[in-house]
Amino acid sequence: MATERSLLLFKPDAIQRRLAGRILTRIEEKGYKIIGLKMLRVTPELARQHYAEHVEKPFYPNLESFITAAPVIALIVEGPEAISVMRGMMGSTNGRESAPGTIRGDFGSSRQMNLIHGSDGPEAAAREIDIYFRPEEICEYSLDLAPWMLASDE
Ligand code: D4T
Repeated sequence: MATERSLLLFKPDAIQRRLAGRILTRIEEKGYKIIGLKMLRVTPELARQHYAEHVEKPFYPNLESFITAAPVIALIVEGPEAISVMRGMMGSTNGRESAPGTIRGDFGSSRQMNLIHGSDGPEAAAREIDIYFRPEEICEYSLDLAPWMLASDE
């Protein structure tokens, strides 16, 4: 079992709908550790960097307009298999198809305005953490409850 870091964004719709606290609560209640957190406005340049794989796709101009339209909150979450666990908690891309119990399934019905981004693999996580955070903005600490969250042989 690997301890991983994932880069999450609470997208502009989550901020405008004032859902950031509820989404953050889910992550904390699951037992994952926040080791970086900031609010920022994504610029068009940053959007192109983040969504490099989508820049040429027909939906990209609308995606850029959306992601730059209001502030986002960027977080680094650390914990056991954090990348796949966060993706599971987020649900599938389209809120209309996301399972109940997931963030997108419970709070949204849009494919574009899907509230949250999470890294989709270790390489993406490393790249995205580097895009949004300087090393000195990452806070490393241990959680005193950690021995009660995971068995030592897991
Ligand atoms: P992100 O990257 O934001 O966590 O979302 P996903 O990993 O779940 O989905 P994705 O990379 O396929 O898409 C990135 C982003 O683009 C929006 N989108 C996607 C859109 O507006 N129209 C589309 O047709 C698609 C496929 C939604 C998420």
